[in-house]
Amino acid sequence: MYFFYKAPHLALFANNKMSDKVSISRKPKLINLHEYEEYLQNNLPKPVRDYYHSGANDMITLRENRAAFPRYAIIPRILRDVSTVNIRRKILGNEISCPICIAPTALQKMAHPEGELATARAAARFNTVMALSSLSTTCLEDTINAGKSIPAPDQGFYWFQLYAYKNEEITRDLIQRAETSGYQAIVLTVDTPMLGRREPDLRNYFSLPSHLILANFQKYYQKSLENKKNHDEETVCKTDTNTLTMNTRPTIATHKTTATPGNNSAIANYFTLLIDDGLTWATIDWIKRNTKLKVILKGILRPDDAARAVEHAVDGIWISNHGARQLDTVPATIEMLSSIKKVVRDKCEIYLDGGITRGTDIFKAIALGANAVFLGRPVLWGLAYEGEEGVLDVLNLLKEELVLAMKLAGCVDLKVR
Ligand code: LAC
Repeated sequence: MYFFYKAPHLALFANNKMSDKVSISRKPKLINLHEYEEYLQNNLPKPVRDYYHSGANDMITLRENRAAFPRYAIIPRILRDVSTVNIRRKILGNEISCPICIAPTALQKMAHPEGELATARAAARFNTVMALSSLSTTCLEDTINAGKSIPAPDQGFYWFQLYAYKNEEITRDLIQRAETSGYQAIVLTVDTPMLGRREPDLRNYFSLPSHLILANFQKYYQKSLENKKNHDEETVCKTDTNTLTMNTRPTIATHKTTATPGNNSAIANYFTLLIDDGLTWATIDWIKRNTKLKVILKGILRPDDAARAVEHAVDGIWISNHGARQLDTVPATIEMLSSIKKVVRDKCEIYLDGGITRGTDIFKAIALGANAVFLGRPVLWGLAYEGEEGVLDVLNLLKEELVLAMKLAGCVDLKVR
């Protein structure tokens, strides 16, 4: 029997005695990640799909992130008894089902009404790490609680991606809340002193849809509403905290009134106004002093920066070019992995994101020295397709592809020999 599983009247029906005779219908699983991507491209509103898809400028690095993987060939070994393969991994001391984790992506409720809640539950069911964006549309407390509500033995591990704000109190507050609510690591993004130039967002006057908020800043949003009673819109939107939510009427007003050619993305304006462009290595020491959590630097592309990060005793180096959304024409992440691994060796863990669409891509990243890979856009594709189930399907699909790649390559575990 085929029915839409979210229809409330049928949920009642599913609870009665006939429930074991009816199967809850699901959308068909798609064959590969390209099909999930295509679904998002065909089904979300243009400003949303453009925001998720865009890379910076001419999107050279966006294409390169993907194009670089096939340039590495796998040379298989034969006759290796691949009847059992082991893909479990320990990441920051926690065992996960395989080295496929969830990267932070902002504004997930634009892809699906359950947004980050769905992703957090899928992370637990897949037994992996989810890194939550500072710019989430669900607050960090609700997100981790959703993940923790999934019964054992499923278990997710949650990291918090941090943007450092010009206003240090906001940064400190985010770190504190992440710590109190059970996150295990702070992932500091270090490649975004300003937002990269994403031309489709500029064309679309991209701003957060008005029914959504940047949920981690709700308290500031409320404050802004109180202030709004006493000020006209323009005054309100000029204060720091009031612009923390991109969707408040005042912010949209600012966005429109300040729009000039090349300055008409609300999120780009948000970064210019609020995010600290003065970070240095001293910031890393400051963060380490201000948290008991593990600290990971996301956005490293150079071996010398990786060496410096090791000197500052970080727990993880995340090789990333921010999904090719920041500085165009930087190299594909996979191209930098070997040289970074050479300097880091086993002094801390190494993660990589960018351009992964196949199990063979993951196999190559692990072979070249990554402890795990993180998926950004593919998670959004799954989320757009079918919420929590869609995210889980995307993760499982890549896991199956990884196992297949290993077996065909004559490889039974993920140890680099
Ligand atoms: C982006 C930021 C918000 O890439 O991470 O859009």
